[in-house]
Amino acid sequence: MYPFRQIEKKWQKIWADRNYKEWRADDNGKNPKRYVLDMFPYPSGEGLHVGHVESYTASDIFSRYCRMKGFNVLHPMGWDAFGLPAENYAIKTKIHPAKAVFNNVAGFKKQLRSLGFSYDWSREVNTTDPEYYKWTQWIFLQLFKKGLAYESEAPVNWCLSCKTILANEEVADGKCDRCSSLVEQRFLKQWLLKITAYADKLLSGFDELDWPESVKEMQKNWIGRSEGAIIKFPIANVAGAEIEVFTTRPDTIFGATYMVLAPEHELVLKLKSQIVNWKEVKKYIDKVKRRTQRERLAAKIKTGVELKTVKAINPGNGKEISVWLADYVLAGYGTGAIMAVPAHDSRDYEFAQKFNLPVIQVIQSIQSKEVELPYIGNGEMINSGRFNGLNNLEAKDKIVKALGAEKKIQYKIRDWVFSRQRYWGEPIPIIKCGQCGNVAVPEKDLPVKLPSVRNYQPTGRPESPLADIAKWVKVKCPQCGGWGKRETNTMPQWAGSSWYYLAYVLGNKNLKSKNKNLANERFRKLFNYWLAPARQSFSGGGVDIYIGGVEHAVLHLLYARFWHKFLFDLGFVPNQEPFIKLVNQGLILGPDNQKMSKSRGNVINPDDIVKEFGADSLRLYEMFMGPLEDQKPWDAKGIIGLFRFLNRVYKLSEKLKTKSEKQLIKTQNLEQLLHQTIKKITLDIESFKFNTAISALMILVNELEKQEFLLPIHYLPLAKLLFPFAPHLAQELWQRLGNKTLLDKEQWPEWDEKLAAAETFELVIQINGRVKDKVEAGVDISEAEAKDLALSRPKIKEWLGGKEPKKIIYIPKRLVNLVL
Ligand code: ANZ
Ligand code: ZN
Repeated sequence: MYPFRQIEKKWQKIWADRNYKEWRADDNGKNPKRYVLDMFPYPSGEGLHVGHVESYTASDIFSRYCRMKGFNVLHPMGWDAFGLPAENYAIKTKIHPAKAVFNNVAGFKKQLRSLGFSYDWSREVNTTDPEYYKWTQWIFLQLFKKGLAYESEAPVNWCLSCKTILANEEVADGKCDRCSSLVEQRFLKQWLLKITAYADKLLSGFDELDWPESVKEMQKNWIGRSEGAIIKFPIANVAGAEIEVFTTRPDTIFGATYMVLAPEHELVLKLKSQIVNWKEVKKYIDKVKRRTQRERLAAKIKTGVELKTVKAINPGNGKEISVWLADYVLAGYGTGAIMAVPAHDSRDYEFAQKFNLPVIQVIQSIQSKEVELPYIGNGEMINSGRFNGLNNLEAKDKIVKALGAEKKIQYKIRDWVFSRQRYWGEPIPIIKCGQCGNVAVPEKDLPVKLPSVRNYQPTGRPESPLADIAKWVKVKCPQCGGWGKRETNTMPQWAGSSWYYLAYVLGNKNLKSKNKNLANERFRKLFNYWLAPARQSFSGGGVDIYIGGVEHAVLHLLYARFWHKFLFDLGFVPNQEPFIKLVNQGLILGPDNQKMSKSRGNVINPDDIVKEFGADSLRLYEMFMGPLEDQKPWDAKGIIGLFRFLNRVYKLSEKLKTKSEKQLIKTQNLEQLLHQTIKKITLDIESFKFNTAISALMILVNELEKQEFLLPIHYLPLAKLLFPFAPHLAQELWQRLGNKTLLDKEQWPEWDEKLAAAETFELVIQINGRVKDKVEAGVDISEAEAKDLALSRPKIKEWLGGKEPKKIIYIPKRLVNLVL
């Protein structure tokens, strides 16, 4: 067993003693840069899990490699410490969130260091630090000044357990993303950020992003852009009353055989006197209220009720059609009402089947006249009066025009609900004045510090505990000087992470400076440098590589893009997108192939593995498990395998001898393999294929082990190639080879294209015409080299027993025959 404990401790101490200088990104802007970013963790009490280790190892490999390639690497780390997870943890443990965060950060930091990650600790940020959230508040104020942060009363998600509003992005299947409790719809006044104003910009930016398609797709669906029209249907028996619908298919209007309103639609109450079955209708409305949006959307069985005696007139053909309430139509989308076309929409079709409503086909497929309904495709218009015979796509515009309807682009995304009724967040820097309304806290007064309090439990009212601190709440209005009140809601946990990658670029000295504005020369220079495109294939610039979990697809990653685009529009940042390349690491499952969870008891604690096998083994193992993006189960045998491998690497140093140049000839194959390995590992690291890079290392080590002795020229590159993956051991071997330098400052080995590309063949070695040995040789091996190679083989030496062959026959690319 190699002394990994001693080795790892030794190098971690040396790195720390040098104050991590070797990883410090420098702001001089002379060298080409690479910005390699991890999603910063929320420092939970549970500490680091193997998933963190997975993505952080990947980014560490890449960072170390880039430094050796001569890049100026920015590889920072920090703490996303505000918000519900931290606060819920504090409430559970009865430790004040500030204290809990402090403790947990210390624990996390220790763990990260024990894994040998090469962060530039001088740029460490913590979102709960007033010097940090001063800027979060500052960005909020810019949004406020541009009318993109506003207060409004609207239906919101209220988590019954967290006792706070949640953003739509934080609700999954009608449940709170954080605590899994039920979420209720409530009508409350709150702050919103107008992300909808950026819907088109958020959609158009995708083209230049090197992101997983699935994440782009998720964001696109979340933004949900639809092109359609608003069409008005008059109500037959009520003069002036009409139902407006949003439809993406005006071409199907002749097939609209009934209409549906969302049960919450305001028309319902207005039509009350017309509705003969009001009692039944009311009952249905009450029933629907108890279901969440998601439940309604997911419901397999369609429910509904007819508004009896209310009739609408189809403006396409003048026919009277019935009007229904059904919960498959949502109040919050479009106009909250639809024209139902059962022949061409599957939800309408199902509903029509259930309630026996007429189905009229108005489009037929060009290929075959007989199609099963509902028919979703395009084709030729039928049963549509003067539009018959047209292609339905052409008919769309013609029908919109003929009806005098209005074209409309509709988005699914809603404005970002931005206030939380909780203690542990950035105070929203607004003062409420009876005279002036909502007034921005003057920038010179930032940060609005979160007061330290003993009682941070949620109030249960739609107000944060800050509302109970009278002294803090009461404040002079900066505009009129009268008494006003501070806004007591706090920001959501996503605020601090929406710009943290910019904070790293500025660095702590700049963040803490008196500066209260992002627009200044020094900041601009830093942004221009660190966000510039580093590779030719990237056009826009930004963080070069961002690694993290896919769970952030529509939360953090969407919010950060929104803020970045906003800051770009104000001229603070030079580029339009924050993260150019995104890599999602795959989930690591428990040994039982199930998601790791405490209740299943299948959680692997990285600390235990480090203790037993060392950090290098853990790093190597997690990278060797499979492709980075894949989901893969933990395998206890696997970690042992990698541990053994590192032991073998360590043992190789015993074979090291200083030999003369002459003997190089005999290791021709090794030369080739070495160069092929350098090439393979380099290209693999560039494309984030760490598992195959490690395989290549293993092949090289296998070959080195077969050698009787090793030359430094073989062993030195091995140390360098191993370094990004297993930095402690590699650095140790490097030192034992007589080097005093840190590998971080060394150059990544180059390969000789000729050697690397050289194909090999199997050289057969015969004695007196009988095959005695075989060995891989390069196709361009010379006759002399081939003969020397044959003679140097241990087996052959044994056969020869010291005798000189009389004759040596060489057949190129085939064999060497030694005639005795
Ligand atoms: C008539 C029609 C005919 C429709 C047809 C579709 C197919 P996307 O693409 O998602 O935007 N719709 C409109 N508002 C709705 C609401 N509040 N709740 C539920 N459904 C609603 O979908 C737009 C289509 O979804 C609209 O076009 C409307 O149905 C329905 F063959 O109108 B369509
Ligand atoms: Zn005022």
